[in-house]
Amino acid sequence: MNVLILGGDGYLGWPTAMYFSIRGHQVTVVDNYFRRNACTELDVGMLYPIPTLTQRARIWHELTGKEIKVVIGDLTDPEIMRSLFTGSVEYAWSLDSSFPGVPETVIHYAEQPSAPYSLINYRYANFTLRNNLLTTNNLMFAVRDFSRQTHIIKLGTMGEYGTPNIDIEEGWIEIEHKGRRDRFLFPRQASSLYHTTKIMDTDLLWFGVRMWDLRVTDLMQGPVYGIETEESAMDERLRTLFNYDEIFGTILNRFIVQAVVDYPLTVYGKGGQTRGYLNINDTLQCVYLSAQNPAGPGELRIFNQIMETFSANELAEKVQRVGRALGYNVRIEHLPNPRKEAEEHYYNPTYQRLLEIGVVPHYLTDEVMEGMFRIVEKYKENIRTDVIFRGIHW
Ligand code: USQ
Repeated sequence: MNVLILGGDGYLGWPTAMYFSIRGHQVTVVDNYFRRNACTELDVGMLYPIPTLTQRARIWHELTGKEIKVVIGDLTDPEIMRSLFTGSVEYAWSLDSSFPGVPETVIHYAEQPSAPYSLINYRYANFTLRNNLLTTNNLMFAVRDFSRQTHIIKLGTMGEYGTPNIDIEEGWIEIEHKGRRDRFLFPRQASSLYHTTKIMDTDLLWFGVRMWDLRVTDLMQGPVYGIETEESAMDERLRTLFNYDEIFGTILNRFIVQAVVDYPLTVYGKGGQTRGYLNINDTLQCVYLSAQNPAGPGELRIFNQIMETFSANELAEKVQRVGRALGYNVRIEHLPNPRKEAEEHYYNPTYQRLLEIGVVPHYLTDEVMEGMFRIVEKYKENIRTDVIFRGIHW
């Protein structure tokens, strides 16, 4: 398979690139270093330094003999997006600069992924809207104009559904109204501007599916945790980037770092906020199996990409228990919630369809958490407590 990964330098993009590459697929990654640059601009440290994307591709080639082609560019520029389909693309690194042809699969991670970032102020809100919507629109038109058979796998988010007082279906809902029935996208109600852009992305691609018979899979993913994947375990220079700050760090990754430096776990508000979670290794499986079992022409296929649900309190208690067993004095603190969200609510999402195509879940066991503690401990000296909580208010 010829696979194009947009956002190939990110937390999920780089591990995905290695996962496809080692399984024999032709991989091209594209990134504009948004995440690294934003971390520098906002002065939020990562747990450890990571090589540039071109250095990573070189290291990968030295270790495995495989080629991951690298393009450095901003995909809000339609010409850069289109060059990935026409062959006029310029590679920042590749073994030979031959064009592998139009991609059969595009995995779209090239978005500003942080809810707090999108609400720092109006400029960050604008950036998030512009980046996420233009990139998605440029992708949709490139596929429409050059390669309608290409399967688009777009990362959506469970946060698009919000926390409704009814069960959450996988993407669609049948509604009976005044004696007639029809099938609609499940109601969406985001609780950040970032999540709102993901709803808008879905709407854009749903339009493309209806108009031009595009093939789209939308993966409604919950917050991801974890560091190591099978491929990064080969060499620590291949590890994915890891954020633990308030802006780019997700809850469980943050809690483990906090536990290691004796910083009270930052539960926001009452801590009853319940979400669906998954291990980074399951993101890779889900994306891979989706690519191998593509959506048909004119199909918007939606999978809820979570493996189990926890409240913030439950996660804090788990980290406290495992941390204490490892000798850490883990404390939990309830901070006034900087976000506007329900802190006690009904939450019952359906998540069956990825299991049906063969995903085998990695659950959040004590061993998994201990593995994360062991890696974080190695970089304890790098951890900056000043970036853990600044209080970006909604
Ligand atoms: N939370 C805390 N304490 C913290 C951090 C978070 O209590 O220190 C709470 C939040 O208030 C929220 C929940 O934990 O209720 C999850 O927060 P998060 O920061 O881990 O995740 P979120 O902002 O929802 O966003 C993350 C990713 C995003 C992805 C989303 C999936 O950054 O890219 O789309 O998870 S979902 O949450 O299902 O929408």
